[in-house]
Amino acid sequence: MALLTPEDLENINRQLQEADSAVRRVTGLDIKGVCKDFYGTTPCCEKIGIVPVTSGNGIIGNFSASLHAITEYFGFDSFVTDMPDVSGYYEAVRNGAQIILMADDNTFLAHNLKNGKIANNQPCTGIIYAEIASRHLKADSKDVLAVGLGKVGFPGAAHFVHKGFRVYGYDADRDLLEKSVSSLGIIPFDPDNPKKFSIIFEATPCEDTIPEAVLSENCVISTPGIPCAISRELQKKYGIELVMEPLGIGTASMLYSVL
Ligand code: NAI
Ligand code: PYL
Ligand code: MG
Repeated sequence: MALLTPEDLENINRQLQEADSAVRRVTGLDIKGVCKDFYGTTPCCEKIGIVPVTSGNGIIGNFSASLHAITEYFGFDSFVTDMPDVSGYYEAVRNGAQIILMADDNTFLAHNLKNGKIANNQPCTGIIYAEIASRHLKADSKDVLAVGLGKVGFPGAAHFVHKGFRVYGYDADRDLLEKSVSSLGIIPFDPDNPKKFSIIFEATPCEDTIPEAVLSENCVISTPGIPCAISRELQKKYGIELVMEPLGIGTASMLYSVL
């Protein structure tokens, strides 16, 4: 998994506010509103315990603090445990956490101890970014371009398919692209024969993954992928509405899915 850096998470509150404004412009609802509407759940005083995890590459500076800020931003009562790992888990449960948030290098999970529901960040992130893009109020067709069909991108592309969109998919890994084409029925996108889209979903760990030829004026690019898929210059030139944020939207999706 491509790991976040402390720099990605700087000014997380400002990043969340800007993402919320973008989601509102695209969908008419804020992030909370989309999650509530999509999952059909509402928070009810759940207390969240955030457990730092030292295994693998270890603690990411700002990670637990960002989860604390994100959960509070969305109106949850949360705390970060003093101890990491198993001791931290024990501390979280003993201090009344109903939902546990914790991540190692491969898995970031939310586990609701009261109802047993568990969520994984990668599908939850892909699905909510796809859901946001699918609600683009000014979309001019049901065509979507999905770039990057990995652990975040595949569930996102599948979500568009389930919602009845015509999905053009692309991944640099040919085997993965073929697997997505056969299992989801998406149309393989040929970069040498591009067309324009008003909805673009991107989930790769690379920059400049979206060719200029696919951009239409005021299109939406909904992208959890870090770094950003599109240059500032192209964003400005095409008046692109960019939905992009490093941790909070995906975390909100996980939390609403386990309520
Ligand atoms: P992954 O490695 O499973 O999938 C990435 C896919 O992108 C691969 O299939 C790869 O072949 C493809 N790819 C790479 N370069 C490409 C290019 N130039 N054109 C087309 N496809 C290309 O990774 P995963 O877990 O799906 O994560 C994707 C990105 O999303 C990462 O940057 C990760 O850090 C980020 N992420 C962001 C979250 C958020 O909340 N904003 C949450 C989870 C992940
Ligand atoms: C959840 C993010 C989104 C993108 N990449 C994922 C990532 O960086 N995962 C690793 C998270 C490790 C957290 C570390 C800590 O500080 O507790 N174990
Ligand atoms: Mg996110």
